Amino acid sequence: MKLIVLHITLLVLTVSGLYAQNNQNAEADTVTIRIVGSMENSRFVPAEADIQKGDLLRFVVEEGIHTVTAYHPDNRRELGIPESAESFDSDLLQKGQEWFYRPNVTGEYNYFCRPHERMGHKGKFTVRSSDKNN
Ligand SMILES: [Cu+2]
Repeated sequence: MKLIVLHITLLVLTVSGLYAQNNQNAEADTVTIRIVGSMENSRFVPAEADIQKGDLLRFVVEEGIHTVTAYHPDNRRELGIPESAESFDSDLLQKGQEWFYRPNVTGEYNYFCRPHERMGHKGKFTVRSSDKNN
């Protein structure tokens, strides 16, 4: 009898745990930024995005070879993201590849593509605090 009670308790704990997890996921969005073009035609679409803290950014390469690289001393550039934010660099991404980044600090993030930075292949996203998490 004690075993059955224990099993039921574990089952309830498991189910409520899954429920809480699903609720959390429902609040965060995945925001897609497309990477298109080649050479001087390369661009992030949209080039500027507004997202909420907790959202997941998904970069998808549709054409060419590109990177998603933060303006940060780690990448030998002046700081262009919030001071306490983690630097990022996707490395080379090819057509069909995806790369994900979840910022956990609010503020403005400037980034660029290594192969096409001089051709103007740059982007920016702004992370705002979501009311839900405040
Ligand atoms: Cu590029």
